[in-house]
Amino acid sequence: MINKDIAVIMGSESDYSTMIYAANMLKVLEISYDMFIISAHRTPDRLFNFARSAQANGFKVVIAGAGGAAHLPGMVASLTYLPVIGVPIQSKQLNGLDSLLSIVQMPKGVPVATMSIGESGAYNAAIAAASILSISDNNIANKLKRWRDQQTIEVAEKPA
Ligand code: RP5
Repeated sequence: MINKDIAVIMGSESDYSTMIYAANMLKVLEISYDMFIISAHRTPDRLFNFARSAQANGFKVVIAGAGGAAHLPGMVASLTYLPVIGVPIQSKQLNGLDSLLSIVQMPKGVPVATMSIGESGAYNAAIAAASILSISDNNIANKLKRWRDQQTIEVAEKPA
């Protein structure tokens, strides 16, 4: 198996349309990733197997998207020492506030780095993961710097 740097996981197939923003950003930054559907409540054994072996399988960061009573990121964080970045999915019922509060309000001792709700959060999760990898990977650090510099250049001084 070829090791991938990032695991992008989600609680349901229905989260894919959000989490694809993380995957696309990782592609832009040329960072390897794999994607899995892992539900904390529907596939708990899959969650344990994934989280307990994630580091041994070569992953360096986990990006975890979940909605509603979004316990996936926190449960994964409890089972691995890898950094876990949580993405609150924009739920239909409460517009993602439920997801955000579920993910961000981790009690002390087991952190989840929590992004904003929805596609911005997924997009930023990939950038945050790149920042973490940049600490020990000059190649990724250079790509991230180039991308950030380009983003800055593209901001017009005046509205068109
Ligand atoms: C969570 O429940 C998932 O992360 C998803 O956001 C939400 C709804 O899941 P589905 O009912 O659409 O499968 O576990």
